[in-house]
Amino acid sequence: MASVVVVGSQWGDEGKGKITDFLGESADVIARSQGGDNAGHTIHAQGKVLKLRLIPSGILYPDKLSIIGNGVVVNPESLVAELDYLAENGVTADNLRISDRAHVILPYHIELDRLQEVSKGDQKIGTTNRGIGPAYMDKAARTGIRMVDLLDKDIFAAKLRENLDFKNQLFTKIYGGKALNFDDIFEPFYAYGQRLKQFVTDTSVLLNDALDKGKKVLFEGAQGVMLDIDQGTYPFVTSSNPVAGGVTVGNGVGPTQINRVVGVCKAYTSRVGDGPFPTELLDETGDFLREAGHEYGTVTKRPRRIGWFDSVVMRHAKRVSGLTDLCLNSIDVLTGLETVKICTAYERNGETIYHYPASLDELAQCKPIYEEMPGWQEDITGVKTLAELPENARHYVERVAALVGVDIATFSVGPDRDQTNVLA
Ligand code: 2SA
Ligand code: MG
Repeated sequence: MASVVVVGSQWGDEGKGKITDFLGESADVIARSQGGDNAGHTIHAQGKVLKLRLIPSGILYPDKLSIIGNGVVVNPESLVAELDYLAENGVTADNLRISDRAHVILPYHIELDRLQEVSKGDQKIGTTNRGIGPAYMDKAARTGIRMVDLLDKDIFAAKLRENLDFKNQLFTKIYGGKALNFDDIFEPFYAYGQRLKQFVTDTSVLLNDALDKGKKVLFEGAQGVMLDIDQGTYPFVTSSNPVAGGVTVGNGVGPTQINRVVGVCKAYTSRVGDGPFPTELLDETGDFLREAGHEYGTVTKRPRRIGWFDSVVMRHAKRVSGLTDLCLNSIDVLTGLETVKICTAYERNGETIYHYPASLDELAQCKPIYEEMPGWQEDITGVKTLAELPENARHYVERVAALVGVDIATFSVGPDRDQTNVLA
């Protein structure tokens, strides 16, 4: 198997880091394709717990290349801080490569992210406030600054001046706020660029060379399918393409290079930020699962919204990303519940809905149709095979796989590496 894509199949936080880390053992190259430091992966490995935002989890292996692809938006300040953090934990990042085509997040993007959210009031997206959306806005508007531009003093200065002039008009005239100062941005960010220079290269060439030589590439997804700007719950989405196809545009590889697409999901659902969530639990079952699953954001520490497993969402993820394998995480979190529920479809005005609607109004009228199953009380955190699961837990897992229509490749019963079990 030459290349594998790991895709979050819900709204992010499905435990992709764990699966990437796990699958990464047999990969030669690990690449990120989209998003930025709005991602936050917790990795339990080699007796350490490390939290990464921007750098692919392959960085823990000195013999593997870790690539930040052209589709990622890079905040150089965060990236330098992350390199320092890794160094403090004994991890050298010599194997990091950053695409020269990746766009750069600058302080005015973060300020615009904040102002846009404030001005939306209760219609806010609930962003991570990292400037992600505004950086992709500039990319699409063809005014963005790329890594290659950041490294050249004159080009960076000219592009920064032009961008800042325009952004400052927005800040002062439209939002009634303060203008940002050129020097305050130019000096530190040029310096960050110089520090990152050793890692910046044409990563598409690197990746394709590796593939041509028969190397194994793992594309590490960030966020999830339901946060995809095209396929998610627009406008309550992130500004990139977490779907599997995002790896081709985000890394400069052809779709013919992708062999498998691994969809990661939890045995229930969580969402941070605003927007529709049909199976949301606003009761004590939701509170129970939030505590049992430690469902607080890695980046923003926000308590996550919790809901039952939604197979409408998962079938959507399967279709738009072409999932070939399913990694089912956090089954242990459901332990202790009297009954567990799976959403099989929605009901709207007497009609059964099998496909996730595009219209948020329609979605608001959709009520989940649940299948209820008896829960289990046994501690399953040491279970190694599906056969060892208590009968009720096994039925649950089998039902989930059948409703999604994808075979389970791994299941997890806890956060540690040895609690992720591979099915033969
Ligand atoms: P933004 O900041 O513009 O991307 O926010 C837009 C929406 O996207 C949501 N969002 C996320 N939701 C869950 N997890 C995210 N990151 C994970 C983490 C990492 C992961 O924090 O652990 O699983 O890959 C993430 N990033 C963005 C955000 O809440 C808004 O709803
Ligand atoms: Mg996460």
